[in-house]
Amino acid sequence: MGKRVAVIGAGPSGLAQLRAFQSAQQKGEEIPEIVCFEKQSNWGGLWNYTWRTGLDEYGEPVHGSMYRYLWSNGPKEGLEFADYSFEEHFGKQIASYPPRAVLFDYIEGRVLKANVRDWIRFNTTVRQVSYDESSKQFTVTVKDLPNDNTYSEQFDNVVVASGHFSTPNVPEFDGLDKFNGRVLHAHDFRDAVEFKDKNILIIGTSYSAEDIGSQCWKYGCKSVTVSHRTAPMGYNWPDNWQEVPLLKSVDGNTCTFIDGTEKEIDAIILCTGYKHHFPFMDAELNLVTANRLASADLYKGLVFVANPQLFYLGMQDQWYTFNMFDAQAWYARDIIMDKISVPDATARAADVDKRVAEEDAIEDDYGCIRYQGDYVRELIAETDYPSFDIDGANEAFFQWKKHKKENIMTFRNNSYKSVITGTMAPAHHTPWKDALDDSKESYLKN
Ligand code: FAD
Ligand code: NA7
Repeated sequence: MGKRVAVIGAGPSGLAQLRAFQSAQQKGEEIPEIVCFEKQSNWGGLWNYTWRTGLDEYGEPVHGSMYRYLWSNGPKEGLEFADYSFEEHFGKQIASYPPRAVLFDYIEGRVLKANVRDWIRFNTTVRQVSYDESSKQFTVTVKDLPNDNTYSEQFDNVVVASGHFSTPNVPEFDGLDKFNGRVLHAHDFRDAVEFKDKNILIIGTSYSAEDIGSQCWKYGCKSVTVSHRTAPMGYNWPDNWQEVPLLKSVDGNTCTFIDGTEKEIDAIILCTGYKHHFPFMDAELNLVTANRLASADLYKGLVFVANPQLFYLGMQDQWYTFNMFDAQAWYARDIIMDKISVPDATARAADVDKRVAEEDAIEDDYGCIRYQGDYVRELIAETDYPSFDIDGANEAFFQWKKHKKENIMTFRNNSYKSVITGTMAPAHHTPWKDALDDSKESYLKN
């Protein structure tokens, strides 16, 4: 068909895009030439664990934000690929909250089967993307890092799949420069064992705060203090866990909160979220959005309103993950292959406004889950991505939320039913709090 498509990033979103095109090719359709640029030496995105923090071996910012001992923070039944079940990959049903290495293996299994590794240029970072109105082509400038070689190529479409949980949002607090201990952002957290016997202070109340605090508790920290800006998480925490108002100032090891209370702290972990950051995009192509369900400036949540040859995948705040990236990737593929048409700029902008208003009207987390489930349903209805039971996946998320409320330190011991194969997950052989070995071999033992 003569078109060339650049995919930026080979994490779950970028790999979904490769699999989407490969599945069309498998059905005998003529597909464009796909070139995926990945700055790391392997695929998997955040799931490709690295011990590194700061800069990598080439002086590039380290992408990884994942840590050792990370287990899925939601049930795998909510993210299962509709075209590649856990049972197909592992040859059996597995428990519901797999550790990082198990999910990496699953992600990799589908793309190994699809045989798309050759489409990816590894160790190649995208430096600039610009668009020429007269030729209607993008120029993508990249650096082949090991060979220190910068070059440019032309593309008809660009799919940005570079993730948005890698560039930390780092607030300042009075006196941090006088703190007598380690201050780090969640992006640089790697091993909870470092904080054994320590009194840690966590700022923030979302996933990173909850999970990094729980990790440190599991691996033997002395106490966890969580400081909130808006509201405490309010779970039934263990005895050595305390929720306090926002940090006001720091002096030596003494942390003072806005209600005037004080606490002696050994380490501060800023779990204050991430920024959507695309330093390689020209200004008129750059997505500027908050971390929310209805992303700004994306028609159908994936087509850049100001330039419909440009797509951004996975830019939403996420309840649904892998299967939502798939839904988006199949949709982007069908636009690129002229099977789905895109309306004019006014209609594209109106679509975004409608999504934002609908999200703003949601009352609680259950509503957010339904909203994102409906979004996935809307996209897959228009492509040949295998249909699956969204209501059933929503139900797994609802149960998950209830299990967290019942006991935040045992919710990962529960099991749910696959909406792809209909099989119930087995109970894991060891309760999460006692399972200190997070290796794939250990997890798959039962
Ligand atoms: P990423 O996984 O971030 O992949 C983006 C890829 O783009 C990377 O490989 C990166 O190297 C590459 N890239 C970036 N910039 C460039 C460039 N300039 N040039 C070339 N390549 C580039 N989701 C779940 O479903 N379950 C979980 O339990 C879960 N836990 C999480 C825990 C943490 C700590 C974090 C941060 C996220 C977690 N997530 C979880 C959400 C996560 O966002 C998704 O699972 C998924 O990794 C998103 O995939 P992605 O491909 O959009 O982005
Ligand atoms: P999130 O979900 O974006 O949450 C960020 C948290 O940080 C949230 O509780 C914010 O509080 C808090 N925050 C942000 N800025 C500040 C300041 N200045 N002061 C105090 N608190 C602040 O990020 P996470 O890292 O938890 O999760 C990201 C992904 O990683 C997620 O998808 C998981 O899968 C893993 P607020 O409630 O806005 O007051």
